[in-house]
Amino acid sequence: MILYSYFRSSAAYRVRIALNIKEIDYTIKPIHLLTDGGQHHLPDFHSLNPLELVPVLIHNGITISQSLAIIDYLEAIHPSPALYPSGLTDKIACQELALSIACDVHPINNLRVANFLKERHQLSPSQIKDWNLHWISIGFQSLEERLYHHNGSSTCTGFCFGNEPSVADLCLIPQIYNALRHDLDLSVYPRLNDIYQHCISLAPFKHASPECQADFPT
Ligand SMILES: N[C@@H](CCC(=O)N[C@@H](CS)C(=O)NCC(=O)O)C(=O)O
Repeated sequence: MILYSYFRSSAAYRVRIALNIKEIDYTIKPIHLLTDGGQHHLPDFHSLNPLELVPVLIHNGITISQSLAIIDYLEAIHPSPALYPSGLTDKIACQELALSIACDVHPINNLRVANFLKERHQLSPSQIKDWNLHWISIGFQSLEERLYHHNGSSTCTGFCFGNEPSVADLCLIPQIYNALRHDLDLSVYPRLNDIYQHCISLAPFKHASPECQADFPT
């Protein structure tokens, strides 16, 4: 199993956590999003994913892009431990939260969006930071409310839903990591903060973190 990954990519980070939780052996092929004008734009990588985004997984002759499709593939070939809660209500809430991050929050903070704002519209680094924090804050406020709504005032288990990590946590933790790079004050979102502190203490999350990747700059 080969994972094309970039240490800081939050979409690749989601998949790395899934692989670690399921204890699947994999080899990382690093794709640097900044050097060589972005290695994801080179022809070899383009032929794997014409959208020129990481991650891409290759297994048994199958090439898959889209982190959530990759995670569903892993779930199908390696169902245990499951990455979705078992009850229908929790499962749908988990998908809802994961999709909120993957479809509504993450894409507008992507590198190519920042590059476009900088190159086409001459936004400064501080304006781009403001853009990112604006959309992340709106997203995080909704996630915080969604989690209180779903779980009530019960004590936080350290995960979004139930007592085990789910796809919701796989999307949330990398998104928070990304937000902290933009100096977001996470204490404003106590439930998200509790989940983050708990998850990053666990080995599958820790080993998937950008700092633990071979391509992390030394
Ligand atoms: N929806 C995709 C998003 C993939 C994605 O946006 N990857 C980012 C890194 S997190 C990327 O390759 N960005 C390169 C760019 O924006 O130029 C997924 O979930 O896999």
